[in-house]
Amino acid sequence: MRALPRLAIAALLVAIPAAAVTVTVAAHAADDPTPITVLTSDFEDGTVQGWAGRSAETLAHSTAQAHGGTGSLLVSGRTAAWQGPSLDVLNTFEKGTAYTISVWVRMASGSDNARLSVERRTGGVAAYDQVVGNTAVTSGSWVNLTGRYTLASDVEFLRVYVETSSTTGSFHIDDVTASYVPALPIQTGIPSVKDVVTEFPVGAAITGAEIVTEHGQLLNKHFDSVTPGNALKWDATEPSENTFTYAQADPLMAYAKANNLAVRGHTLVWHNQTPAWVFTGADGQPMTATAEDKELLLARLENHIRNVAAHYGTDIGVWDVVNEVIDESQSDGNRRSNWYNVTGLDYIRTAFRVAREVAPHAKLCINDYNTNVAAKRDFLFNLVSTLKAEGVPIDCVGHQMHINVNWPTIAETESMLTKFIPLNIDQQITEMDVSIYTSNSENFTTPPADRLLKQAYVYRDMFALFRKYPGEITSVTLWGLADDNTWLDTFPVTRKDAPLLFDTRLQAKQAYWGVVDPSKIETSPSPSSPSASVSTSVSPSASVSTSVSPSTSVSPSTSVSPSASVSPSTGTSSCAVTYRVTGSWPGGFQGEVKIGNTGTNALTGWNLNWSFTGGQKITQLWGGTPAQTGTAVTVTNASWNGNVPAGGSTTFGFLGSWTGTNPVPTAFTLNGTACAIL
Ligand code: 9MR
Repeated sequence: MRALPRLAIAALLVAIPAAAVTVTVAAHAADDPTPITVLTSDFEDGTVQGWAGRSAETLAHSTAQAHGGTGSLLVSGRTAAWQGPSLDVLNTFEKGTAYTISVWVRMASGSDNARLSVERRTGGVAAYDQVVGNTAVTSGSWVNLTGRYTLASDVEFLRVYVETSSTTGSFHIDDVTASYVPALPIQTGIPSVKDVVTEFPVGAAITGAEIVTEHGQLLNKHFDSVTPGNALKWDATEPSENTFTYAQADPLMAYAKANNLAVRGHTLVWHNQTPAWVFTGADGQPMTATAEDKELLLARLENHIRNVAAHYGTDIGVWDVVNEVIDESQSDGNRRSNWYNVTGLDYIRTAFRVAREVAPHAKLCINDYNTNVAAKRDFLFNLVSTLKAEGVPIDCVGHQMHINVNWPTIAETESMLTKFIPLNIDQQITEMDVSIYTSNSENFTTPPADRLLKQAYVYRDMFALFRKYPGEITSVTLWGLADDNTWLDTFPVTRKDAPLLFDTRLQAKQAYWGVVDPSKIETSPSPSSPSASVSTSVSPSASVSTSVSPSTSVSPSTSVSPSASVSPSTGTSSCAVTYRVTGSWPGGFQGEVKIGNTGTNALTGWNLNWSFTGGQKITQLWGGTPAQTGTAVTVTNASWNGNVPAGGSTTFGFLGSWTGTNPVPTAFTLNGTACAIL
């Protein structure tokens, strides 16, 4: 079974609007704590509860309809579809926090499509982020719009609003909420992917909000390189002819530069996310294969590349010059895109020629998906051979690698790599993710443990394979940072997927260990997901040839023990504990505990005890296993952080509940010995 059946991939031909900072499905990990609600509008008190129109429309409390209780908010007197109720959330939403926003909508009469958005302004310039796209609403029933939103920049104006797509009919809204799940700190005590995989840079595709707070920390810790996921595409950079804007990409580029991350530029030419004006002729009609249209289209292409590639100069070391030009269902293998239909293969020739001229320093790639499929691979190979023989400056082939836990095999993937070796060009893995789904009809609310385990084996085996070809493969990029933001949540159908190395709360998955240290893939349920069950019949999806030995060159850190059952050593003499409350809200808090080994012997396992005298209770803990009886708390090391060398330290974090007061513990013992408190 394929990860992306051809038909489903074909859906990519339909332009999907870029929503750089939002996804529209709930993305909670199995062990998420209860979300914290920061905003509720139930319209049960007879007022409009602070909501206002976006213009001169009328907002009023209404009892004509109610989703819950007896009241709702009615907006009437609209003279444009964009008019609708809006609420100021400037002092409610914090930058970098992912909020889930929910609103119920019902037309007063008739029908339309409603959508939920956020307007933000910085320095007086407005931007509009769609949280939930057009959703059919009628006067016959309430419809829920729920989506996630993360503010990525500093703003002086921030309002949530509801509008419709075409009519100016009156509508009701009710039971609006916004909530978030407190972010977990990233795990700082685990090896960095980039320090373990040293044969080539390892990167992640990112969108706007992934450079702030914990996401930014995760990116910096594990990756050498980034690919802006949407920000450099044509619709983002040249939305109308010869008007170039880098508002989406500039913050990502500045972040990459400041943090020493290499950048893969994606992408200069694609059939998707390209505005309609590009393919509209001087006569206002869709272009066809005439000499005039061809000349105009190639001139537009040249102008686009000259501007975009020049804007970033040497800051972009690799460009996906053309993307997805092969279609193996065509007898000649060439995708019948507007580009091809108007120019034949000349758009590819022009794109590479101009890119080389403007960015002579950059590696220039031809990038595609399903390049492991023999027919597609061979068409791509033939095209690159032909163009290179003509002198077209192609330096590299990009294999996207959107795969799944069952497909493809390692052997197929290896054939993909070896096929291109005779061309003597670089190969890059450009968009790797491993879906947990093997068909479009599957839908898991929580990723099953056996799928996550299979996924870990796939990551293990694929990375082992890539590392066998360090001379050919010059970078590996994952299409996303963590499972809280992946395009697979809405493709090929809307459902929660979990295709990356870190979970929705940025914690390392089995997949991470598959890459970093396969000996630590846990084949039994981990302490943090007690409900998970792993079938003993699960076997690695593919086996790596015996000449691949990931462990010989992998040395994550000498302080990490491969053993999953470390028993505490006796006689620990010296320790120092730092206990910090890193966040607190009514009834809940988040804490972090650092254990320093100030003795002269390495710890080979540990348990730390303290007393929660205020009656606080640990509700979730990462980086260890908690046990609490009344006020007495014991935390035992996780499988991967039991070994702490002399002079070293390890850190774990937790969420807790409290009532009344939340006093800081005043004494800690490590393996039975009292510790200093820092
Ligand atoms: O990750 C991108 C997603 O946000 C867009 O909605 C989507 C559709 O245009 O494009 C995604 O990125 C694609 C990449 O540019 C090319 N290969 C396939 C990727 C996944 O669709």
